[in-house]
This record gives sequence, structure tokens and C-alpha cells, in this order.
Amino acid sequence: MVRSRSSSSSGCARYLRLSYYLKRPARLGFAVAAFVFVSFAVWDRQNLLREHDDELYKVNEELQILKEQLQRLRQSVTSSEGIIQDDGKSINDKFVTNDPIDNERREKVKEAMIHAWNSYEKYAWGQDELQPQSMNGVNSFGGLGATLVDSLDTLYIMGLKDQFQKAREWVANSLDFNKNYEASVFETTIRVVGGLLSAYDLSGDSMFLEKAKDIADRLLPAWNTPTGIPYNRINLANGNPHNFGWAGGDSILADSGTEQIEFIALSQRTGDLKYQQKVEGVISHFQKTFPSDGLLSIYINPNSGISSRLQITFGAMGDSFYEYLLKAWVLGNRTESVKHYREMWETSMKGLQSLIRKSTPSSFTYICEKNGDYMSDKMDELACFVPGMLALGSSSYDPENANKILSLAEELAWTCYNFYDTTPTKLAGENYFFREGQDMHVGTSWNILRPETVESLMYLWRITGNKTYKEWGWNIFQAFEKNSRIDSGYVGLKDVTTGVKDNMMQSFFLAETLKYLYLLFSPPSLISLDEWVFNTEAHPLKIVARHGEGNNTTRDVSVPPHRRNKFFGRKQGGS
Ligand code: DMJ
Repeated sequence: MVRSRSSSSSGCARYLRLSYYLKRPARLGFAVAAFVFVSFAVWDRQNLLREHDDELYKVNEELQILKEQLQRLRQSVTSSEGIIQDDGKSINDKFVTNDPIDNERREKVKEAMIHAWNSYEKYAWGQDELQPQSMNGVNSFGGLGATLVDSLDTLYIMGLKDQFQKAREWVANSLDFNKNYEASVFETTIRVVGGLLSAYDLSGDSMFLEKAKDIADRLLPAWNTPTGIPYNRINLANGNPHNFGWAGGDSILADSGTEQIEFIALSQRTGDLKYQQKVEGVISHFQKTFPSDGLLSIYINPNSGISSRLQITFGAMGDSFYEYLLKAWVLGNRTESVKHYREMWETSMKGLQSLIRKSTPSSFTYICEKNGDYMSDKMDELACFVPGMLALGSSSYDPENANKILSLAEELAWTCYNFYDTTPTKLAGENYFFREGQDMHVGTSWNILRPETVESLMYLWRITGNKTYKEWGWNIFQAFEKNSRIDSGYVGLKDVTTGVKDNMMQSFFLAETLKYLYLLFSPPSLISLDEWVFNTEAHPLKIVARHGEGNNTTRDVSVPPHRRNKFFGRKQGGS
């Protein structure tokens, strides 16, 4: 038995010896064939598994897109019962307040929108902006129907169904992006991509999404730089990007860091990650060298990533970069994968606090600008978006810091309101200087119908419940009615101290100023801040979970599984 067991084991062992095969070529041939066959079978199976993995990934992505479309369809059914089917006189009870004064004021704002829209329709239909005094249109953005696209969601939210429908037909049949025009990447993104995406989110009409994709595809080559920081202008027809001549070859901070939420939203809605990857590359670049105060110069070289001039501001050219750090986190459902946006934003808010000063004698809180080491006591009205941003971001701090941030927001809102209240027309100038013993005084004295202060009032009222903010908003609205309304639309003022009028109805007056005022007198459930995030042009985008994510996962969704596997395989192999 013992012998026979050992002979049987040595019988098996001989198959492992090379000499066994070398003795007979037939055996060798058979062994090689068997080896090739088995290797092929294993390789083929692994390939099948990988393909299966890829397929599964694609199916999951499609499923996610279908889910989102379904969600939007449901929403548009709700909307057609509530918002859009409405003729404006019988808006769904859900969106009417119990307060007759609010309702009356809201109707007044809506009437202002109808007046602005009718004027645009009559004198400038399909053009970028209306010049109300001369009663003609101008194509200040390359002929992309800026006012029309910027107004879509405002019309929708206000229940102006016929106007929305007519504008929708123009977008479907006449909006053509194939223009030999050097477009601003920033302006085109916030107004056109943002406006179309918001119209899509509200209505569920996929034509808007197709159009948003078309224009975003034309903008994408702007991000092809060594650092990923985009050039700020691009030819819409041939895709040649470059920077503004006056910026000496540099890119501008706000122009380069205010595309995140539109492009991430576009990736979420199309399932194509290329948009998200481009704009997130910019943030990854900044993240590597983010300063401890989180404040970046408004001039950055897109080739080297270096800022040769240190100029810091929460006003023109800096503003919405900080706004989008917070809003990319909100749009990303405040999950782990977008945590870095929140962290960067909180760092920048520490930096912001280092720029805060108080005026004398009245103790108005204001935000300085910084040029090198020099602090300038100048604040743009543009920086009046800050109170709203702080209020929006305040709730996720610990209670002590939340209070501190909210108090700062309220102090700054008081200053911004006084930018309006202290002028003879009760409309704010473009910027203000603060001098020892003299509080604030107007610097550049025009008013171009900007929204930032009423935007902040809307956030502050929603977040604190303090009705004073509604009163301030109403006063500002009345000042616009008194000074800016003419028979053929709304104009800005060349000078807020004299009331002399200009000849331009800015598209953001319809997109932002009137929308925020309307929402200020509406219940907070209308475009709830829990479900929507406003882009910097006041276009609400629906908050949806990022692809393949639950609420608190850390998975990197920008890399499909087969690529992750390959990368992991290479690392494991040590090569
Ligand atoms: C708008 O286009 C946007 O709000 C932008 O962020 C700043 N400038 C105007 C409004 O003032």
C-alpha cells in the first residue's frame, strides 16, 4: 500500500518535471497547446469581466440619468399644476403667502417683469439687450439672445406661461451658437449655459439641455492650458481661446472660477463627465497652492499659474470665485466628495474677516480691497452678494461660528442697504469709499440695475425670518420704479446723485434683480434653498446626488471603474 501510494505520487510528480516533456516532442507540443489554451481561457474571462464591469458602469450611469429625467418630469407635472399653468392671477395656493402686503408687492414685481419683457419683445426681440431710450436692441454678447435666455426661468417661476412658451420657440428655432465672435467664457456660462440648464431643470424640456451642451462644447477648448486655468475669451465658431488684452496675458480669477456649478450640473444631466473634469481641474490647481487666508489675486497666468500682481477683492473680478466654492459644495449635496470646496470656502472666509473694517462715526461694517500690502477702504456694490453667501454658508458651522458669520452677514447687509438709502435717488452707486469720520461716500456714481443687495436680502430673510429685509427690498424696488422705469423698459442711471438716465436694460435685471425681489415676497418653498442652488446669474439649478453617490460616500466618480482598476493594477505591479 505504502509503495503503491509513493509510486502513485511520484507518478503525478513526473508531470511537473521538464525532462518528462523534453523526452517526447508530442508531449511537449501537447503541454504547450494546453498552456496556451488555459491562458487564453483565463485572459478571455478577465476581459469578459472587465467588459461586464464597463457595461455595468454605463448601465448605472444611464439609470442615473433616467432617474433624474423621471424626477424632472414629475417636477414639471407638479409645476404645470402649480407654477406654469397659472395665468398669474391664480398661482397655486402653495406658493402664495398669507400676508396680503407680500402678495400685493409680489404682483407689483411681476408687473415690472411683464413691462421689462414686453419692452424687450417689442424693440429688441432675439437680441442680447434692449436700449430702452433709443428703442432698439444691441448684441453685446455676440447675438446669443442674452436677455431672452436670461429671462426664461424668471418667466417660468412667475407663471408667465405664454411668454415662456414664445421664448422657448425662439431658443428651439433661432438660437444659433455658430458665431464668429470672441465670447467671454464667464458671461456666456453664467447667462447662457446657466439660463438654459435652469429652464431645463424647471420645465423638463430636453431641447434646453441640448442647447446647453452645444454652447458648452464650444467653450471647452478654453480650458486647454498647462495649468487647466481657462483662457477667458473664445471664438465660438473656431474655438480659438485667448485672454483679454487689458489683462496683460493673465486670466481673471472670477472669470476662471465661476463655471463650476454650471459645468458640473451639465455633466450630471448628460452623463458626460468631460465638463465636470475641466472645471474641477481649476479647483485642483488652486487647491495645491491655496494660501492660508484663502484669498487669491484676481490676476493669474494660465500657463504658469503664477500671480505677478497681488490684488485681492470680493468685488469686480474676484467675487463669484468665492461664491462658487460654497455653491459647488451645495450643488454636490454637501457630500464627502465635495468637502474640499467647503474647506477652501471656510479658509477664504477667514481671509475675508481679515479685510473687514468699521467706518466712523456710524460704524458701518465694510470689506476692504487689498493691493499688495496696501488695504484700500473701497467696496464695490458687487461685493454686496457677500451677506447672502455668508448666510447660505452659515448653518454648517458650529453654533458659535454660525452666529458670528450670520452677524457679519447682517452687518454687511445694513451697509449695502445704506449704499441705496443714502443717495438722493435711493439707488446705490457702483462703489463706495470709506473715510475717517465721514462714513461712506459714492465713488463711481452709476447704477446699472444690479442685483447683489436684493439677492442678499432674499437669503437673509429666508434664513433669519426677519421681515425687515422685505421692507428694505421693497424700498429698493420702489426706487427702481421711480428712477429707472420708462415707457419702453428699465434703464440704469449715469449718476445716482442727479438721477440722469442711461440707455441700457441689462439682462441681469430680468434674470436676477426682479427674480430675487419676487422671491423676497413669495414663500420660501418657491425654489427652496434645500432643493435648488442659484448660479451667480440667479439661475436655479436642482441639487442632485453626484453620479453613483449616496449621501456621504467618498468614491471618486470622475474615474470609471475599469480605469480605476487599471491604475490600481499598475501601482500593484510596482512599475
Ligand atoms: C451678473 O452678471 C452676475 O451677478 C455676476 O456675478 C456679477 N455681475 C452681474 C450683476 O451685477
